[in-house]
Amino acid sequence: MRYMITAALPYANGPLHIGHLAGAFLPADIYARYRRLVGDDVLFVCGSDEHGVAVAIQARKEGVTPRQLVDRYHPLFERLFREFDLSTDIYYRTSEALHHQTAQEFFLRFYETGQLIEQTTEQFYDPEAELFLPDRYVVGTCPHCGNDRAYGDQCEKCGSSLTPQELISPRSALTGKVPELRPTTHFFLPLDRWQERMEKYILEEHRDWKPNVLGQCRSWLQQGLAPRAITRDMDWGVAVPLDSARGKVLYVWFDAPIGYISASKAWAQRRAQTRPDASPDDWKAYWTDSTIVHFIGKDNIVFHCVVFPAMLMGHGEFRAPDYVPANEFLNLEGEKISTSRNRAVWLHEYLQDFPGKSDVLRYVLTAIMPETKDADFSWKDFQARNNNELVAIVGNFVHRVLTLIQKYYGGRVPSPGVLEPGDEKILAAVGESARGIGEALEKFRFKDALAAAVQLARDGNKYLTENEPWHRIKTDPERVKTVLFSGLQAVAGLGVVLEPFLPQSAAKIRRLVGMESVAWATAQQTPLVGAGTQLPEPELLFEKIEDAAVEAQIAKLPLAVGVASEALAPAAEAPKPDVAFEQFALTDLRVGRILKAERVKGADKLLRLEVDFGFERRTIVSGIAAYHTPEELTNKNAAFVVNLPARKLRGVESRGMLLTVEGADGTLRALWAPDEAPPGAKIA
Ligand code: B3M
Ligand code: ZN
Repeated sequence: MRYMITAALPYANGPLHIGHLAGAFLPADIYARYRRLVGDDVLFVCGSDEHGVAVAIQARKEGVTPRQLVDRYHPLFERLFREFDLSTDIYYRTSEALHHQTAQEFFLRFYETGQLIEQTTEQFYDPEAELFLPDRYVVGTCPHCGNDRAYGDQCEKCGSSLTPQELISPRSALTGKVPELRPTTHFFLPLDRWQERMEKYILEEHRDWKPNVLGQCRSWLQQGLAPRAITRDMDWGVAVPLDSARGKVLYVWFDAPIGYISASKAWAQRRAQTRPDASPDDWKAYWTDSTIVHFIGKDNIVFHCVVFPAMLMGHGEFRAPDYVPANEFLNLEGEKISTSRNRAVWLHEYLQDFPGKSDVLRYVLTAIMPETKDADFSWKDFQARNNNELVAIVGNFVHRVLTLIQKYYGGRVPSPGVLEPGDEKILAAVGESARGIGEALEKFRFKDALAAAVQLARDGNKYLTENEPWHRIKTDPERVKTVLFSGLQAVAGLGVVLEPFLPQSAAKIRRLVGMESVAWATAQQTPLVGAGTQLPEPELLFEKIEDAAVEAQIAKLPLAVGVASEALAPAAEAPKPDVAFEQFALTDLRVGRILKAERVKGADKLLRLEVDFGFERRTIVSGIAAYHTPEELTNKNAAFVVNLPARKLRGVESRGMLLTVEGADGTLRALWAPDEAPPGAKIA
């Protein structure tokens, strides 16, 4: 069978983290490796998604050009793919000329066959940044709940979806300026015309998709598909190939999935240069006569299940995706991963801190993969899985068998005697493990597949414990030969069945048992390693991870805040309208010395402060408990408003207000006042 396998193309606007790995790269790699091992013909591609407004805006923030930004990240991504053994046949990038050409051909095919519509609409334009603002970059007041930090696509407070035009007093998130509505003309993919076709494609032909994927598709189809703009007013991206559309580029979600095809073309071209039997057209079979599988995260579902299939069908020369096994999200220590708050486990940092341990992260992320619901990565769990599973189960089994063979037979594999039922069972366990993995992977159940691989090591440990070769060597040495021969077959089996998940460790096992073949069928044959084979000196596969190592990682994470705003942090908000100076002067601001701080029972957001203002002591309740511990506040000077009417919060009367400073992500910190200021000192 032929397989076209893709992993979502990461945006080249920031470093990669564990969410990328667990969400798309790792399942794609495991699946591709498994398919190759069973003998399928696989083309596995990924690459950097280098276009789009997310790249342009990040570049703007850093004061570099988009080109400079992607040139920085692309080689890093490419290196990480190698270091984590992600076995793509090519790691591509969408800024390549071949991709631009491929995407433009797609557009023209649609344009020329009357499958696009042109529409003029009014869009917000930021005159200072000189660009049309994407919906997310218009902020303003929500018409439904009054939240003055709603985004042009959604209000995070009340959850309503919005259009930028609905916002009250809209501002540009880039410059804080009031944006202007300007007319602009764009090409739209009239997805409404595709409604029936997509209902058939998804709801009838692909009822076997994962429930989380089908669920999202159903809701899109129920809302009714609407035309989608596929062009943008920008200068970074694939130029719209029409003279009438100067200054416009293809929307990044139009060009990015085509990147899978461009990558396939580039793979074929490169291969044809070095192999006489290869042709630059070899990519075509993978996109016409194959099983196409896209590995993605849940936020990409609509583009891969509705928009891209429509593009492939509308083009006419491609097959639509067969499977889109999207994963849900991975959280970190109970909170959302947040790029803007640097709250993530970055892949390059992981490798610096845990050199040579790419397999360990692969293992843990597969064991907790967010297949059907969001999952949580925690460092304690990482440590526990390494120590209790990789070291204590897999490594221990392999090491015991290999060291005993070394010790008793100088590393030469002994010949077995007559097999007992227990021996037959452990020999059969290899094939069973391989079958279990295959069955699970067919259904994209990665956690189950990994468990079936580890089961072989568990079975092996049980077998050793039952047979106690270390005791029997004195009483029944012939029997020990059979036991260690059989145990070694299970070790060799691990060298095959672990290959999709832990490629480095599996290769090491194969080297330690002197086995060359890694074909999946090997796991079904016995013996995998013949009697008389001379084995090298045993080596450890895994090592314990100490408390200090994971504690250092936990300490690196910024403080959790409960509300994770994964917003592309907008620039500072525009100021409020002017007030008369006299009006401002009515507010009495003072330095207060916080004598005591304690939590308010039943209110996890509130702290009750005893504050000395010189003229009197007051109780002030502040909603700052998520951001400061009582200890951090005690015996500190901070800024307060002292002439606000008293109010009761959770039954505690509060007279005044602690001033706070808000971070880009909505976190609050007390506004400290100098330590030497006397309590009650005026602030003006
Ligand atoms: N770059 C979005 C993302 O990184 C996007 C995926 C493209 S796949 C064609 O989540
Ligand atoms: Zn709202």
